[in-house]
Amino acid sequence: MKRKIFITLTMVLAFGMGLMAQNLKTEKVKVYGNCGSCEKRIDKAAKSVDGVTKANWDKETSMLEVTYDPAKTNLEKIQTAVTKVGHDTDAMKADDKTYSSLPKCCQYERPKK
Ligand SMILES: [Cu+2]
Repeated sequence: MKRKIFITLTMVLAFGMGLMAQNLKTEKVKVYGNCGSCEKRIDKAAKSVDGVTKANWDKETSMLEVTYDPAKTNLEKIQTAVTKVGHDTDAMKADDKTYSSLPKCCQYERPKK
């Protein structure tokens, strides 16, 4: 009897988690940067946002692919986190001071706007 309840609970839990996984959103956003250290910095910043489950910036395309729970966060918050560590996006700009404090190799060409 106890075993049956346990199995039922496990199934309900697995089903619930499946539903949650379906609600995750994956989107791509342009983030300016140069090199491997930028990649680490950008990924780390994006992953630090509550609700983000996956973040991967590609230095070839400058595109950040993020998977997140839209109930917890949104692209705006993610972009804010990324600009806070010095990387511009098309929608938001990093603080000039933060940008200047990046290592030389990371000082990408900033988008004009
Ligand atoms: Cu870099």
